[in-house]
Amino acid sequence: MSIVLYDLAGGDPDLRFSPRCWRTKLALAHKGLAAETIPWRFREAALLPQPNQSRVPLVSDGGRVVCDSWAIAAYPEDTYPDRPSLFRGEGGRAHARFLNEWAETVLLPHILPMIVLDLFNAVDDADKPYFRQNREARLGMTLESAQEGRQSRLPAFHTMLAPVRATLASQPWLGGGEPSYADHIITAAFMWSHCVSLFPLLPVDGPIADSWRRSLSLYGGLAATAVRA
Ligand SMILES: N[C@@H](CCC(=O)N[C@@H](CS)C(=O)NCC(=O)O)C(=O)O
Repeated sequence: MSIVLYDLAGGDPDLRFSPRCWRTKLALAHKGLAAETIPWRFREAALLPQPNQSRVPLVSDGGRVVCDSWAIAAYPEDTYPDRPSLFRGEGGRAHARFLNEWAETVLLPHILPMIVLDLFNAVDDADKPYFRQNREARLGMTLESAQEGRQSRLPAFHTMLAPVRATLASQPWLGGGEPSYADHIITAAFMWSHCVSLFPLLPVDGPIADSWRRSLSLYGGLAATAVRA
């Protein structure tokens, strides 16, 4: 029985844009584990298996339910140790945890206001009132105001990516010679934007752009073939 993943979907059920769900999809593909994905909308907390956090990603593997993207990455790593490793040891796991926290506290919060109106346009119509109210409360302004003038924020955003750029200038992946979960965290953050927005968030050239292109083609082009709004 394959793993079941509850995956945030937009108005188009095939539009899957959640950065945390992308971490999970890339992690499962890295482990060579097939997953059936179930489209899930913001208002559908009651449809998630128990126990849950009213959020996705959530995976069910033979009835065992795991939620939270970090716990989900650790789950196949520890349950299927004979398959390709996401962390390559405890040191790699610890470094990936740092990347995970950086993505949660710095990277994703900087991306959100630059694509939040595009996200609003992509979510299911029935989710729009919740999304607008919740995200406007989080951002402290309207979605329109948050996204306005985003072009002028790009230089500072690219400066913030300097440690990622410098690392990828000296090795092909954050994981070293091969991709690791740390790479999937970064790719997943950019998939958020890639799936819903035409805004050119990524640097057009350089090590991050090169790594992004390589990431798109991993696992049979999993990310490259994602539906875009
Ligand atoms: N710490 C959790 C956070 C999960 C999370 O916030 N997921 C978002 C989608 S990316 C969600 O389900 N949001 C529901 C909402 O905003 O109501 C994880 O890493 O999985």
